[in-house]
Amino acid sequence: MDYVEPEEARALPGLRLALTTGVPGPWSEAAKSIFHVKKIEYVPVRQTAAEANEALVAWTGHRNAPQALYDDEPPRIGWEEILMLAERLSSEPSLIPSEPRDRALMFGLSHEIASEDGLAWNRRHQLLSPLLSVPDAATNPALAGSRVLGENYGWSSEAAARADERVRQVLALLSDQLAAQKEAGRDYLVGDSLSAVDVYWATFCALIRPLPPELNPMPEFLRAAYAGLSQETAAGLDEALITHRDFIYEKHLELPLDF
Ligand SMILES: N[C@@H](CCC(=O)N[C@@H](CS)C(=O)NCC(=O)O)C(=O)O
Repeated sequence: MDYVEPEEARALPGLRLALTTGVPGPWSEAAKSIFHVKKIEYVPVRQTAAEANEALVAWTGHRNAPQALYDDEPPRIGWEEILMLAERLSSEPSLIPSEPRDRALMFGLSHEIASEDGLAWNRRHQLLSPLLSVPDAATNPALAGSRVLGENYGWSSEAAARADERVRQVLALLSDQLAAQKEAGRDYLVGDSLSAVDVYWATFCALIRPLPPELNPMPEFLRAAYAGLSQETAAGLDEALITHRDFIYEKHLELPLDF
């Protein structure tokens, strides 16, 4: 991926997407995938995880990723704001079911995957735990980046203590939903066709079972961390969810990953 620096990107018209570089950040991978499915072109803009990203902040007021910047409109930084922008820019294919109950279910399940206190939020707590639990966590210079993430995303030993249960709850919810859909002869998590929740599941599944190295050339230490589930969660993981991830990537998304 050829990233443009924020200083240069801010002068450009159209859609620019600030993305975490060098790692498959699930929120960034999801945003890229939503625009890919709709064949909407964008300029990828560099964001570096856990750093100050001063030029980006000077431009948009936000430090993290993803961020969608369209012409002179306000920055869109939440997954649902980014999805709504994508729907406006191209309604084909729509990733939001038209039937109201399916639509509510799609947004609710996506929230459980991608929003605050959802699956990925709690997996991030778990990834940070071994780093932020060491005795000199508050002062060790090698942990500066982990402290930035911990402070930005609400890590605490209390939050970390309940993270595994939340991870299992959301995985069970998705597993039940997929099984009910299969029972009804349907191939997607909601309704009869691809919706945004399939894209969020496929991309956020990186924090449960990352795609193999040939499809996902991420640093090995990070792959091990992303894949490091508790024994209880690993034992209960529904393999049908992984098969669904593979189906969505093969049929609808871009491989290998490029970050
Ligand atoms: N508000 C975002 C979530 C963004 C988010 O959590 N970004 C993280 C992904 S780990 C990030 O940028 N981390 C690196 C950093 O904070 O520098 C959304 O709803 O899409």
